[in-house]
Amino acid sequence: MPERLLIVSNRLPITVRLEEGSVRLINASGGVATGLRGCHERSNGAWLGWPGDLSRLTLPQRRDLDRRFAEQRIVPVELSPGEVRRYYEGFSNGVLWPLLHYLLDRIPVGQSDWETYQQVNAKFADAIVRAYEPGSLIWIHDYQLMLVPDLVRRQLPEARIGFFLHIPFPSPDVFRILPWREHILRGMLGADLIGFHTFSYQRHFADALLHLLGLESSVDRARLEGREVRLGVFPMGVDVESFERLGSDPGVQIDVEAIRREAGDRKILLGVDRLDYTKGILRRLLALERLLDMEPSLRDRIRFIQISVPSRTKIDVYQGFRREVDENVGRINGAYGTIGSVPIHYLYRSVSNRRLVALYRAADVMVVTPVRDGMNLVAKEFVASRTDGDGVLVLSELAGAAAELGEALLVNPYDVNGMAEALRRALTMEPIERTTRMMNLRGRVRAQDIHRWAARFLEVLGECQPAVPARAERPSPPARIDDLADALRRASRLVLVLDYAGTMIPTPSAPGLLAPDHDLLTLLDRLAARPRTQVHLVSSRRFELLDRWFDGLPISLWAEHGLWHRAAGQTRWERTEDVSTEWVARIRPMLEQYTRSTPGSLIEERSASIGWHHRMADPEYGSMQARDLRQALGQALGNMPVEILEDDKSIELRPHGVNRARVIERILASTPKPVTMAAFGNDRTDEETFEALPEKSFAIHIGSGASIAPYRLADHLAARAFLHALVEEGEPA
Ligand code: ADQ
Repeated sequence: MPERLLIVSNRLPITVRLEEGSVRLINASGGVATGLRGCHERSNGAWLGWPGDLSRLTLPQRRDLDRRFAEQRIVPVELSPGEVRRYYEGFSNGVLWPLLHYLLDRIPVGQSDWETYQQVNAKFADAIVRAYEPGSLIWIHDYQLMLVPDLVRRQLPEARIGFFLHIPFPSPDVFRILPWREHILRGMLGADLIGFHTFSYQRHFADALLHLLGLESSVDRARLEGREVRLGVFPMGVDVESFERLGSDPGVQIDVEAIRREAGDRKILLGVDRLDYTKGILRRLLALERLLDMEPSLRDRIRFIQISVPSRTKIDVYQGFRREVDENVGRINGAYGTIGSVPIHYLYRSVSNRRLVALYRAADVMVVTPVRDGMNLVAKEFVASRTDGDGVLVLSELAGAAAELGEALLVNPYDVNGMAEALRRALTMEPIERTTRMMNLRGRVRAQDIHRWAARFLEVLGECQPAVPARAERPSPPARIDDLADALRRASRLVLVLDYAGTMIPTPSAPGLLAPDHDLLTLLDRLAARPRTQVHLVSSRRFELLDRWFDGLPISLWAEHGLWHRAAGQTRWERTEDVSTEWVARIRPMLEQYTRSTPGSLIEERSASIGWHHRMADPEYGSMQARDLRQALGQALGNMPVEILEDDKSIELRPHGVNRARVIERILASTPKPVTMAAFGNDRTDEETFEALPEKSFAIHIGSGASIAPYRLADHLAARAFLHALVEEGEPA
């Protein structure tokens, strides 16, 4: 691993303990911690994260800890108790966690810790920027830090940043509920590579980009502001070797036998989870109850061991959930227990890795039934531990792991009867079927272990090009824009040709929705008052609209791509071409039909042209309908004198002979020479303008799309700022 790697996770992979007055660092044993520890040790980088509460440490203890952190290249990001409460418990675990797991009714009403989430994400980003050296790879983990990629990108434009989401990315219909959805998406898009456990999460994310940001992406990459963001599926695995080693360890074997002896001739079913409402523990218990109810022969013949690690115990929802689990365990044991035994052995605690593997080995059936789970490593740990090739895995189809572990008995965790039936099947499965299934499962789990997961993510991240926008899509550098400003200032006669929508104002959601604001009217007025300067505003809108909007301004107006013209200082509009409009009536019914079948789309009719817009329609359906319509129009128009103009949100039909090149010809014909022309535009029809400009003119493209213009400004605000400067700085001395 050549690169220096900065790993960033909410929690550090260690726990700080005080024992007899001295500080101890204990390695955490969770999946991410084990998986990345090797990368961290080999890479000479740093691991950044929250170290937990350090407020009890004395000054000497703190110094000792800092020294050890430095030795292990750990960078603590310290959080105040209020930050932990609002960023971690409040927003991350109170809002994002249930939302991304589709459990909307677990989100507290009216509470929002969004501000603190932003602040703490900024704190992490600043710590990364301080630890960064050119060439470092940055790998940010999980839903607590979704804004960090973009916050780092702003400070380190050329850094290579990876982000991995450990939990599901839900369907955009669910994700859209979040009031800060755009911020979160943009936060993640700061990365060069965004990784998910499954293809379905990746697809949901790409759908969210389209539906919530209007950003189109191909299967595995999105483009924005000239950057490319790769999306990828990296199913996380477990440390197979260590589970296999423990699985075959003679000491562990002694524990296994003890657990079995204790169960007598009962079959053992096992559940192991953090005590979290996503893990499906309640319905799992109900399925067991249903099984005991429908199969009296199984009563006192099975033992269900459920180990639940205390988790997020300060959050109300988790406290309530714990009570519910306790009550159900009590109720079922009360109903089906005997003097000598109860069906559910419930332990509310964490167990050591050795003990965990002993349980995995002792189990006849492993029951993993989350109602949603990003991946679920318990299922894979169970399989990795079973070097004996036996044991049945019952697995929820809503866990990411189900995408890989098809030989498990897959269940719908909401279907209690179905789960009871699957448990019965697992308990009575023939040995040959059990071992065949387990053999295949083992092959899969071994092929995708945790080290390979980390290595693959880093390999793809390493291949990402440093995030420099492609040349053609980058705004012109300041020096070139300064040259342009100089040239325009020196012009003895300057003609400015300004497109309206998308160039002087943002692109409106439907044509004609955005009237000019005060700043724009003032700007145009001042430009027109500039000595030896003409201002032409060109639009595809109807002249009546332009007339109302720009009433009294001494600028020249061109409506409907130049079919109508009002000269500066005049009030009368003139039609510049004599074109036929007879075809419009023939085409209109077809557009009306598509409008009826495409909610949100609309027809814009002008004096000699007609257009169909779908910016407000569902983006996918709108594009699909537009493709169909485009084809149908091609056939219907035959050889009529009509041109079809298409952009990503509209189809416009325009009579031959009307176009923006003609506007330039007309302006030139009526302007004494020499003249310097500068045209500003953002879309395909503006390319007609650019192509028609005489030599020594200037074409300025607004935005990031393709264009022949040699100059670029980022958006309408940059265009206005440029023109404001032109008025303010006047002419060169
Ligand atoms: P978690 O929700 O924590 O992780 P999971 O993947 O099952 O869920 O990992 C839990 C870990 O805790 C396992 O390594 C397991 O051995 C351990 N564990 C569980 N119960 C235990 C107990 N009683 N005692 C000791 N250890 C116990 C999140 C996502 C998952 C995703 C992982 C990794 O929610 O979907 O798989 O991150 O990306």
